Amino acid sequence: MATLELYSAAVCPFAQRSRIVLTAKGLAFTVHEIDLHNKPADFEAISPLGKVPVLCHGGDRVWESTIINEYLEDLFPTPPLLPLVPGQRAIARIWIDFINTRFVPGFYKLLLAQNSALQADWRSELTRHLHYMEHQGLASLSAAGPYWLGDEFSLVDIALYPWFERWAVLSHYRDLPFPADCPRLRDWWARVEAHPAVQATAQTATFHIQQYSRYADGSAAGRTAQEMRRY
Ligand SMILES: N[C@@H](CCC(=O)N[C@@H](CS)C(=O)NCC(=O)O)C(=O)O
Repeated sequence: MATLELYSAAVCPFAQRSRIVLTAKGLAFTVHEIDLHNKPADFEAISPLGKVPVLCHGGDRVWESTIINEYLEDLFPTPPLLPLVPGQRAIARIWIDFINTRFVPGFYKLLLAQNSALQADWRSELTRHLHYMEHQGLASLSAAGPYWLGDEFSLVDIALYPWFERWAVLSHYRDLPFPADCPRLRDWWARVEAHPAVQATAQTATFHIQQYSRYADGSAAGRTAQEMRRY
């Protein structure tokens, strides 16, 4: 079998998504750790957008974490991380899209905001997204099971979890403790955090707080920070 090589960074929540999938599927893979502050000279030849994660497998080179994760699901369908029924697969993808286009940008917007009025706006926007997930997601979808889609751990859990692991960053720098009125999300978080594939990739709150200091003080100059400022 062709080797699976993941260009990754320990700090990166998007790369963490793909490491969780590789681990959950029991796949052997090689990690190339990229220092995002000092990328190798040839990195753009591997990563067209200059970002991690990138997965190389045989003749395939795949980037964008949620695309990598579906590529892995297509190639290695066991254990499944998406439902088999098309309608349920569509629901999973709708949530992944919500996470990518609303929740994750909200997280960065709040962290990058440098004045208190903007921070207040993004704090309430992000809180609104949490309430939406609490009431439209967990309450209506997963009454039957511990994970987002019910009994089975899925790509939805994996797409969302890394920013919960980093919630301490928002509490520390932006005065946003996790809201007390989202008990289902809190329970979901505890269950996903305990999954062995998640445990295998987890970092401490102290690590994340230290790693995100440049986002919080406005000095982050990498591509992701620049793009999220414009988003
Ligand atoms: N949409 C991409 C985002 C990947 C991304 O933003 N990765 C960050 C690290 S967390 C990166 O490599 N940034 C490069 C930089 O900031 O220069 C994905 O889902 O894979």
